[in-house]
Amino acid sequence: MAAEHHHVLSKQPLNAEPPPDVLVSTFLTSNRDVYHRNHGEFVELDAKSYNLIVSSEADAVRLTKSDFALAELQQDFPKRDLVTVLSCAGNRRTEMDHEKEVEGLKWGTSAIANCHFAGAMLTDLLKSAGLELDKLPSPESLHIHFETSQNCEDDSYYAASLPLSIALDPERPTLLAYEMNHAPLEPAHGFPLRVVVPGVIGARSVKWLERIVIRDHESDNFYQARDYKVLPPEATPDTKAEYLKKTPALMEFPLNSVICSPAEGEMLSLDGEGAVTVKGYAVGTSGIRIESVQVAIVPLPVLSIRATDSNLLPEITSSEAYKIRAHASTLLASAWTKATLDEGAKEPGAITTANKHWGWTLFSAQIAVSDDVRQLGKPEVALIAYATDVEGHKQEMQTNWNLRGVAEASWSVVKCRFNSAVP
Ligand SMILES: Nc1nc2c(c(=O)[nH]1)N[C@H]1C(S)=C(S)[C@@H](COP(=O)(O)O)O[C@H]1N2
Ligand SMILES: [Mo]
Repeated sequence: MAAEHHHVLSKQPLNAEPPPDVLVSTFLTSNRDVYHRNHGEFVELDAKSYNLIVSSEADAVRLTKSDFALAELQQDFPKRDLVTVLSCAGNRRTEMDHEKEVEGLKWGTSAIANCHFAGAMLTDLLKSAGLELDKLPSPESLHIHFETSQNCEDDSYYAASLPLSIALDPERPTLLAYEMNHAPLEPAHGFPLRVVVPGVIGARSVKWLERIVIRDHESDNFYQARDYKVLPPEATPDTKAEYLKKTPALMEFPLNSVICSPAEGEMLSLDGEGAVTVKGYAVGTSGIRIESVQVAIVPLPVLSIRATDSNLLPEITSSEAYKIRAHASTLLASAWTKATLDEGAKEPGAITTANKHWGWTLFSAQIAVSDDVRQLGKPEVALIAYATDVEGHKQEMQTNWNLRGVAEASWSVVKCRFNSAVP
C-alpha cells in the first residue's frame, strides 16, 4: 500500500510516489518510501504452491528442466545480493509535459528507488534449466521473456523481454529477486518473485513473475511493443502507431541527476554562512559510476538567449526551463559548486564490480549565493544541477521531447524564491 505521505497519481491500479525530500534522506529507499507503478491490479500468488515455469520456443535452444518451486530457487542457487536503482521510464515526465504536452501519468521526480535486492541470478537459473551458454547463436537473435498472468489496462497480461546480450551480461547481475531490503518481497512489489534488471527501465523488471520463455523475437506485449519507447519529436497522437513500429523498445535509462530538495516553489532560507543547501540523486547509465555533480544558482528571469540547438522543437527552446539551462551552460566554471557525493560505499552490495555501480549516488552541496543574485536583489532564483560520469560523459543539457514523455534527463532546474531580496 502507498504510505500516507505518498502522492497518489491513481488508486486503482496503484500509482504513487514519495515526496522528493524524503526520497533523498536515506541512501537505501525503505520499503515504505518506494514508488508504486502498476498497469493492473496486484497478483496474489501463494508461496507454497508457487512454481516458476521456464521454457524455450526458439529452435536453437532446448531446455531440460521446466519448473522451479520457490524453495528450490531459494535453496538450490547461490543467493546474490545487489543495491540497484529501480526507475520508471516516466520519472520526471511532468517536466517534459511543461515544455509541451505528453501522454501518460504525470510523475514528478520520485518514480525511482534505490533498494537492496537478493535472489537467484537469472544466468544460474537458465544454466540449471539446461541453457548451454557456449552453444548459443548470436546473442541478438534470442530474447528472454518474463511473463505474469496479471490482467492489465492495455493488455490481457503483463510481459517484457530482454535481448540475451542484456539478460546474460556478466557485468549486469539480473536477479530473480525474492527479497527487497532484507525482507521477503512485499505483495505490492511482486511477491514472491520479481525480475530486477540493473540499469534498465523499471518496465522490464516484471513483478509476480510466473513464466520465463526464450524466443527468437522480442515480446509483443503492449508494454514492450507499444509503450516505453522514445518516439521521434515529430510523432503525434495521430501518427504514433507508425512510429511505434519503427522505434526500438527502451532499455537502459540515461545519465541523470535531479535536485530533490529544495522543492519547486519552495521558500529558501540561507544558512549561517549565507548559503543554500541542495540535495538530490544522480544515476549513471549502463552502470557507469558518477564522477561529479555540479550545482549552481542563478537569478530569474535569465537573459533571453538565442537557441542554437536546431535539433530541438521550437516549443522546447522557447520554454523557461530550456532558457535557464542554456543560460547556465554559459556560466564560468567558478559559478558552479562541486557537490559532495555518497555512493553508499559501506553498504553491502552497493559496489558490484570494480567498474560497475548500479545504485544511485546522492549529492549535497552548500551553494554560496552568488554576487549576481545579490546585486540583482530579485527574490526569484533557479537551482541547476548536472552530472558527469567517470568515463567523461556529461548529462545532456536538454532531452529531446517525446510524445510518451519517457527518459527525461535534462539538467535539473528547480525554481525557488527568497522571502525578500537577499541581504
Ligand atoms: N507485473 C507487473 N510488473 C511490473 C509492472 C506492472 O504493472 N505489472 N510495472 C512495471 C513498471 S512500469 C515499473 S516502473 C516497475 C515498478 O516497480 P514497483 O511498483 O515495485 O516500484 O515495475 C514494473 N513491473
Ligand atoms: Mo515504469
